[in-house]
Amino acid sequence: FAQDIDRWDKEASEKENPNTVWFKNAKFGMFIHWGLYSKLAGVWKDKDYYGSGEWLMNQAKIPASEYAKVASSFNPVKFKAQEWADLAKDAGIRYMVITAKHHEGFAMYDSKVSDFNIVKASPYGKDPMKALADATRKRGIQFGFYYSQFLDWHEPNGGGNNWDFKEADKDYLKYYKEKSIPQLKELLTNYGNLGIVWFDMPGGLNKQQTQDLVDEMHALQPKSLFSSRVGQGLGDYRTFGDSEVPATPIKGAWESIYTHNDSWGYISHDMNFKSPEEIIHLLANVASKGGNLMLNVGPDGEGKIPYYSEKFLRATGLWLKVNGESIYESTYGLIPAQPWGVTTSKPGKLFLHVLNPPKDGKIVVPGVNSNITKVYRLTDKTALKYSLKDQTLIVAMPHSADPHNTVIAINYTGTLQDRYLNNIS
Ligand code: H79
Repeated sequence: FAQDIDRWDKEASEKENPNTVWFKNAKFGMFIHWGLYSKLAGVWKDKDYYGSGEWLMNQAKIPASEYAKVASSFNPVKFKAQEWADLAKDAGIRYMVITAKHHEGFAMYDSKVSDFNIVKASPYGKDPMKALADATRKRGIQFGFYYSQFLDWHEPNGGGNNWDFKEADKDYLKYYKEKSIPQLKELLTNYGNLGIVWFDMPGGLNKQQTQDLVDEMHALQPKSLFSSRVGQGLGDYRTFGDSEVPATPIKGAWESIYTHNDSWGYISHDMNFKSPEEIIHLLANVASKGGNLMLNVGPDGEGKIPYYSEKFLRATGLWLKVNGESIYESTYGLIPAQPWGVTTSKPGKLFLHVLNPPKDGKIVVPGVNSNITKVYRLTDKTALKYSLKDQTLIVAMPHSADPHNTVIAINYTGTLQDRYLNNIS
């Protein structure tokens, strides 16, 4: 993994891949896990499998033939592509990645490659991915697909299902050739420009075969960004482990992914949603390291986004409306995390994200070696009192603080020393 970091960061500092520019500026993405598991909601034969809802088939060892029957009653009539796109827009989301096919093997789009898809096998009979691709683009949101390229529990030759099909009998290359690659081609051909193709959980291919897959797909859409989970150190940007933020800043294009509650796929009784404050802190924390936060929502089997996801995303969007300048197009904060919070940077500007307001009302910023021209609360440009002595800046907290995250902006001249410089991975 260290080698991968070297490669991406080297690219970032030498000649940045121009295709990643929009991505690095975007900062906030929406991940959507939606499939047959959304209807099952973590329950099989009255037994509750709390956890990752999209893993239910695996957790309950449901035979592929029996699981496939769920498709015949999958009818998300409440799905409204425009509502999802509008919610994303209101939440300040700049890109969306949705599961076109997760490990269960069910295609949530109109596939000619396999009949196990929402148009052929379900009463719904329409292609929600087409509608969503159109709706998001209309709102200026980059659109992309998650595709489980190796794990496919529906297929005898697909990865992962060893409760129906013996590992020893599997021909992974046949599965890639007959399903995975042809379906990826459909997705990269029939849905316009994809900002991202989000591969997940590699397997069954060596480095050369993975390179061939990447080349074949990039030939269809050279500008589309492939996630690092395509495997073998390939991909156009780095996705960290689930719910992982790197300890120190990273220059190359990367993202952290988080669930909103405890599951990617919908679980009706999972109410452990991150509050707006938690989302905003996460967003600031990830941005302070130079990355994007892609936060998941898990719509239900009828196509409704959970009430609290909608509510809390909208609250996040309201904060971003007045504080977005400190997040979008920012780079990692030149001053490392402090007891009161984190920082983000832009040329000539430092943003203090006060996540834990200090009791004495004094924000202490060490290592400030440049000339300060202005210190103000970002939302309303109210000037704040400050002092600068021995490279230590002390700012007085504004009297009415934002309950989620008060952002203080600092304009400076000259070059603020990068306090991370020798410590970047
Ligand atoms: O799509 C989401 C996950 O379903 C997928 N990647 C994210 C983005 C993923 N695939 N594999 N894994 C995650 C790692 C597998 C974790 C497991 Fe488990 C631990 C499988 C079984 C034990 C988590 C907990 C899933 C079921 C129980």
